[in-house]
Amino acid sequence: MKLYHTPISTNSSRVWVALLEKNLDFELVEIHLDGDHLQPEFVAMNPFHRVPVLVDGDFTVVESLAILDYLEAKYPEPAMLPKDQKDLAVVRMVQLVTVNELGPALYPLSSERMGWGIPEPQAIEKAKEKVDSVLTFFEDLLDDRPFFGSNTLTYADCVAGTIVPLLSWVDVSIDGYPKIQAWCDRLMSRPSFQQTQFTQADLAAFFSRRQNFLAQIEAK
Ligand SMILES: N[C@@H](CCC(=O)N[C@@H](CS)C(=O)NCC(=O)O)C(=O)O
Repeated sequence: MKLYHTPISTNSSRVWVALLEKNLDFELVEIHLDGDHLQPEFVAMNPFHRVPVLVDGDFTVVESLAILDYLEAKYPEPAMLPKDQKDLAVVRMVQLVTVNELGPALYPLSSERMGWGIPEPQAIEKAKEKVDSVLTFFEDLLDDRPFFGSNTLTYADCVAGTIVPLLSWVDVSIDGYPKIQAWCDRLMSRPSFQQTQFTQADLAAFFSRRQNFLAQIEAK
């Protein structure tokens, strides 16, 4: 299998963590998103020119959550989706709230740092409130088990766990959320999460390539 990914893309890293946790053989192919994602070969795999893309033989999967489901169905061990209906619902809620609520709130919070412009103060305030409500929701969902709805790692942890620990980068503290803090520490002690962390240097390299790419587009 080949995973086309970008190191600073959390959409990609949730799949990367799952591949590692399932102990699968795969090849990583780095996409810089500096124009390489618009090349015909890449667009042929993903017409929406986004990472991640998983290629398994003659089958191509786009959309990170679809890739996770594909992996679970093809490689059911270790199981990363609970069978119990309530636990499964918890995992799905965490996945979808991360993607639909938390992810979008991070845009205004990281916009200045990413060079996308300085958002209105109200937009930042609203985004911080949204992040707080997501964290409160997650804190309530964590019970006395080490992971969301499970004693073993699930897709909730792959999805939320590749974003929540990055909140400090946008000056959001998780200090008021003791269960989330302990859960983040638990995740960060795992080789899969350690291996998939990106660094300030990765961010800087991505940023500089991306700026060049955007400048080229503007010059056209
Ligand atoms: N819903 C998609 C989102 C993927 C996505 O937005 N990827 C970004 C990087 S994090 C991307 O490839 N952007 C390039 C582009 O939009 O051209 C998923 O979950 O896979």
